[in-house]
Amino acid sequence: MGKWLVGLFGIVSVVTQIEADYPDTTNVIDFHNLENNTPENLQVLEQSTMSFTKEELLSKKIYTFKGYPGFYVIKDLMTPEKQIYWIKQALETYPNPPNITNHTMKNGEILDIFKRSVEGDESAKNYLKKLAWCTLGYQYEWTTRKYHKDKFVQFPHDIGNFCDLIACQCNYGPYKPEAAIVNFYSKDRLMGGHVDDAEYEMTKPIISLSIGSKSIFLLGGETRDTEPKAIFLESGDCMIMGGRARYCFHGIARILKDTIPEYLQTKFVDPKYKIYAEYMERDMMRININARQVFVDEEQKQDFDTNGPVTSSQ
Ligand SMILES: *[C@@H]1O[C@H](CO)[C@@H](O)[C@H](O)[C@H]1NC(C)=O
Ligand SMILES: *[C@@H]1O[C@H](CO)[C@@H](O)[C@H](O)[C@H]1NC(C)=O
Ligand SMILES: O=C(O)CCC(=O)C(=O)O
Repeated sequence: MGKWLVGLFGIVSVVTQIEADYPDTTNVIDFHNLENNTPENLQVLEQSTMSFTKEELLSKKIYTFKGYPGFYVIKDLMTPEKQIYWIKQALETYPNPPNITNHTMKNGEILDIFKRSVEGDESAKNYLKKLAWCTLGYQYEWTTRKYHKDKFVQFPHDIGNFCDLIACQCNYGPYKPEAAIVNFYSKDRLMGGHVDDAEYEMTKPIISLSIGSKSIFLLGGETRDTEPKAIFLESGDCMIMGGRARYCFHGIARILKDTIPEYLQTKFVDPKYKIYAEYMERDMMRININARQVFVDEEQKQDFDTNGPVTSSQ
């Protein structure tokens, strides 16, 4: 129980194809259904006393985990409309050049993978099936685990504003998201344990949005020796990985079957969104958008833009 997934630690990509590795869900922390938790997990999970004032966050329940200060999950933060909006962006806009996807290195720039796939283009269909990630803002290079100097693309305002709002409400503001990774998970495309440490600014959290299938997220410690905690993340949830948790190993161990919410299913969505629902359902998809602030301040950012990767942070 709770063992780390094997494979992939940042060699080509941290997204890999592995079998579901978390068959027994008895010990998974479930903040959506408190009655499903073991007594031990209920000891760990507490509702945060943090007060959210902005209207959108007012009624949301925020959870925090003993032993992981700075780590929060906000249940059902995104409305169904927002989730559909971001699925649409993640499929139609974000993977377009100059943004980099997992296909770029091998196959060059590919335009409109989703649109052409829906139109029936076989090669686009194949690329869509294997679309595993794309990067936004400062483009992260998985091979060197560094950010590119010359490949900056303006960070999307929609994600930027949303994340800044969340960060400010968690006392992490002001927050300037400068890079994001969009991950496309499927039943057999998960993510092994890793630490995100390519950012110069490590005191600001990673803000991560979950859309689609329910998943099992593993949160470990600062070394691989710590037994990770398993947590369900569902569609609409937001995870804020700050404080000590910013330095902790984490990964996605499993995507659960038949867990796409009704409002994202082909049977129930507005017909104009059916193409997105079909994509999500076909492979039990889960889309994750996770944003980071890369630089400590404007001066460091400008230095990076001029001279490239800074060797020692600060
Ligand atoms: C990403 O794209 C590459 C190149 O097209 C492909 O070989 C690979 O299977 C895709 N998926 C992952 C998880 O890297
Ligand atoms: C690429 O990513 C940026 C964010 O880096 C986003 O604003 C933009 O819509 C994406 N697509 C294109 C074609 O630039
Ligand atoms: O999919 C998730 O919720 C986590 C993503 C993640 O760990 C990452 O991209 O660093």
